[in-house]
Amino acid sequence: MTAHSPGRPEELSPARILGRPMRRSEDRALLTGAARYTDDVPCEGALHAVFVRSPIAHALIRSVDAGEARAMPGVVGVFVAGDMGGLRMPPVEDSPETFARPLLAAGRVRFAGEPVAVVVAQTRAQAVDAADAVAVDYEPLAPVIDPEAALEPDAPVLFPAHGSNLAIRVDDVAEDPGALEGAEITVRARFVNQRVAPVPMEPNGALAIAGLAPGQPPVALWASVQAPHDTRRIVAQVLGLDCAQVRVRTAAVGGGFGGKIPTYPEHVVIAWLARRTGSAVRWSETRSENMVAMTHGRGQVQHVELGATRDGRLTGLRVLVIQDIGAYASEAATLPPLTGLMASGPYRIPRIDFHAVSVLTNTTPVGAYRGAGRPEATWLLERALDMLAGDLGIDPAEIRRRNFIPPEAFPYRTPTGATYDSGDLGRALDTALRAAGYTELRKEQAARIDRGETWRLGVGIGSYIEVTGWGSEFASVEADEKGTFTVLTGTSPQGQGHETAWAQIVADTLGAPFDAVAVRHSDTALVPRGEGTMGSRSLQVGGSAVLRASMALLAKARRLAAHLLEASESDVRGFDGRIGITGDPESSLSWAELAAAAADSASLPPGMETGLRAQDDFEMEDSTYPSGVHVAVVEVDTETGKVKLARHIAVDDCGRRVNPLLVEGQIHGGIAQGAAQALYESIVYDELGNPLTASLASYGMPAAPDLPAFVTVPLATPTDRNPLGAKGVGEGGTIGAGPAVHNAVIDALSHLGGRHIDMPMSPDRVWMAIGDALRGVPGDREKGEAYGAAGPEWPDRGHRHAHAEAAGLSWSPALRLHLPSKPASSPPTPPGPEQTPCSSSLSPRTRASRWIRRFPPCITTRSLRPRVFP
Ligand code: MCN
Repeated sequence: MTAHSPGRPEELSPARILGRPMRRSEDRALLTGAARYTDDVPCEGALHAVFVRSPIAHALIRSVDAGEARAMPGVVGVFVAGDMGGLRMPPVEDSPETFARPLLAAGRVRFAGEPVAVVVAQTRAQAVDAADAVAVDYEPLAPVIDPEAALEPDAPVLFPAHGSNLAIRVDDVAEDPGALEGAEITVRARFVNQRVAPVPMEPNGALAIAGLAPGQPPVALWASVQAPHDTRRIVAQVLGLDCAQVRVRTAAVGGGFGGKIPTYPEHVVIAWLARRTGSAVRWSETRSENMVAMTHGRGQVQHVELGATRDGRLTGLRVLVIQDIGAYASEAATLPPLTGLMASGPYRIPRIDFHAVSVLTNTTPVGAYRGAGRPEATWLLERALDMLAGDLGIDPAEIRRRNFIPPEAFPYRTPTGATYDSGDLGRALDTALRAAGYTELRKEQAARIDRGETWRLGVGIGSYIEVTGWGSEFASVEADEKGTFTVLTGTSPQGQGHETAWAQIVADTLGAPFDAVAVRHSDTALVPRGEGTMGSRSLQVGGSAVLRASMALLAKARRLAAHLLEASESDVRGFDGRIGITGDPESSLSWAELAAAAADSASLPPGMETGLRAQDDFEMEDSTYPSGVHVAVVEVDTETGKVKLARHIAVDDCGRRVNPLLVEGQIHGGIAQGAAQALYESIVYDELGNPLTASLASYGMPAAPDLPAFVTVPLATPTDRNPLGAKGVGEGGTIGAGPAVHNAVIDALSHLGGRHIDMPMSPDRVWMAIGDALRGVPGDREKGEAYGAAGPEWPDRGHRHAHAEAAGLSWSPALRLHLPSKPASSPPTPPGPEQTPCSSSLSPRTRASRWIRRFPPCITTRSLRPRVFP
């Protein structure tokens, strides 16, 4: 993929390295195969662990027979939950204690892929063979896979002690029962933001080394994670150790995309095994395991109502999100609040009513995936806005322009509690439309329709504002006698290029050569604290800490130089890589000379500590809000439903760009992931909870030839929320791209009457939608269900609102909430002229009894495994 950057608005001084498109210093090792991933970390004599995973989604574990496995060659042990004394993972923030996940399934399995036992052997092959010989007797239970069905009163319950599958409710983001009052037109829709898998190039893995010698920590763990200090905390807590007794490191991490934020039970099990066996133990996930064991992303059903005046000004928004969190409350607990926070998007929406419920299902736990809650917010708004534009006959670009928060209104407080720092969406839109050639595209679109061409053109716009940066981050910078600099950072990259960017910050601040700066990270024994890399936070929080530590180091160097040169500190400056009297090279010292002097306490001014080192903890007082506009151009073959993403233009505002090359790389990767969700990717289960997409042969991940070259155009509005003036960029590409591509496909079919197609917009779905449209099948426009809304992975679903109504979440006539223990305070709104009441035709289901009859009373893994993990 190639990026073309038509404009470069940022002024670059030739002397400055900050802001330059420096090539990534990380890449040589990565591209030549020299980089070492977790599985490459040498450790002679390490044992190999392989997990025995449940092949069924919901069952009681009657017994585990490991006799045969234990007797097999090379097997050191087979362990089940009981051997671990009931150890459990700490419950994720905001989730009830009841849901705390056992390290290995205890008594009950709740998703296909859940680890039930672990085998340790001398070689991996021996462990794989022995794992196959472990016979687990399951008593199958009825599973529930669909989050709306899980809310039905008679749905199978995953945690009987809790009593229902409703795990977490979010009612406090923005509560305004009258949000739609005064709307002259209301668009109503139900969107499915489907489950997707993060699919990092390197799957999960760990290597634990028991510290047997004096002075070693009891556990040293290598793990492929995004937040090693958090992993240290959790491993220590579960194993009853002090944090200081656990060292966590990462090798090169081959991508994470949110899926490596959690510390998994498997990580803790490997650490436990190392202590139990007194040996090093290694674990490496296969791709099929990764597809069922690593958290999935998204998984929201969104019920949306958007109110407006007849001239297209937004008046109110009401949203209910049903978040599928899978079998255990994982990071998904944080997703709906983020969707709620960003529900206003880049628009002035005076009134917002947002509610969410997080629901347990017998599926892989859901967690953060690139954007984590924010793409979901953008998607629902951008789809509803296009529907509104279609209903009102207003151009999609124009309706956005009418509703954008104007630049002079920043800082802007949304009804959902966010305070946006800055942005210029109108400029971003104009820039994107110009780069796309919007007027020409519309002409070409009309001409193709006139000529009756089968390949129709679609143009989609995705405007977004998102939230990045939170918490605090540690950094230190030290100069040594060789004239080189070592940076320690609490961020923990998985491919983002921090070593390059952090070196640029240090080199720029200290006037040092870029190559003289080494950046070290992701080792809890080396770096005292760190919150890791996620949420596009690293540059603005970690990079700011590096900047401030560098500035503190420069101040120390100036003071020391002034002392050694017997000069006034105010006359001493950094220049040409030296510190001294400006313009007098004779009266200056190199960094190496200063570091040598700093090692000797006799050379120091009073009160100065030895060593030429400084550190900082930078804390964000408020987040930053990157924004942008993407324009996607697609071609849709009306005869086959095939969609080609022909062009994609991205205008992303991430404030000041420290390294434009890194930024473009992030945007490219982000666009690919957003487009992939719109067009190709979906995790699919059958009704019994068997994962049908557990390999890359069945999961529709696109490759480079499926995507066009991307056009990226920089735009920057300032932020004063960190000293770099930077906002995050790691997720913006995904957030802008997905809805733009989605809107483009539906735009291509709108002249046929197409109104909405749920994702992924695979050829069969698009083809069915075209067929419905051409046959004039009437769709229910009010529910957004016209043409293709029912997807192949949800066969025979019936009317969706009924599920929620059965659980006490009522939608009729408008999206009104009657949550069980918190009745809505406002009286029901009578249907307006533009509103049609939802019918609820579905009677409560009796799936549970139907499904359970399909099982023999007792089955073993041996009979089922080939079906689940081919
Ligand atoms: N950058 C910059 N100027 C800015 C903003 C960022 O030069 N104004 C640079 C930074 O120096 C950094 C990169 O862009 O090198 C991304 O910075 P930032 O936006 O701070 O994001 P993080 O480093 O915190 O990365 C997290 C983000 C997330 S949340 C996901 S998911 C994601 C992503 O990064 N996962 C990735 N990008 C990924 N890239 C790779 N290769 N692999 C993943 O797993």
